[in-house]
Amino acid sequence: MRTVLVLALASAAAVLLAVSSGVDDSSGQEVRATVHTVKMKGNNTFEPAEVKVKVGDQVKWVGEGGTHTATADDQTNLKKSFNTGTVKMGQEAIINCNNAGTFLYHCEFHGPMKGKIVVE
Ligand SMILES: [Cu+2]
Repeated sequence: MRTVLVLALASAAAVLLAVSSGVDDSSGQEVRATVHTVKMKGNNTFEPAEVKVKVGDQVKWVGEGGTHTATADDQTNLKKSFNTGTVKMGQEAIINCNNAGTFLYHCEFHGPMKGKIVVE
């Protein structure tokens, strides 16, 4: 059974809305977020290590081997931080990219395991 963890950069309510029913823009049309998948590999790498997304898109980490986290380097900034917690093989974690910027992240278990999200 797959476990999906849903996390938010800013608002938990916004994430749940986005995941379950899309996001309504001001015109009332439903806008689907583009989901960018990053694999968490058994060799302790994120693949791809860098993703470029647009505001409103989502990044989904998929555990393909080992046990990892995707933890923002800037976790002291509550507005921007994210942390998937532990993602094991077969599990997934999703965040909403609500803020533009460059977000460096790492795995809490493997120091050299680093990634980057550029939100435009
Ligand atoms: Cu790791």
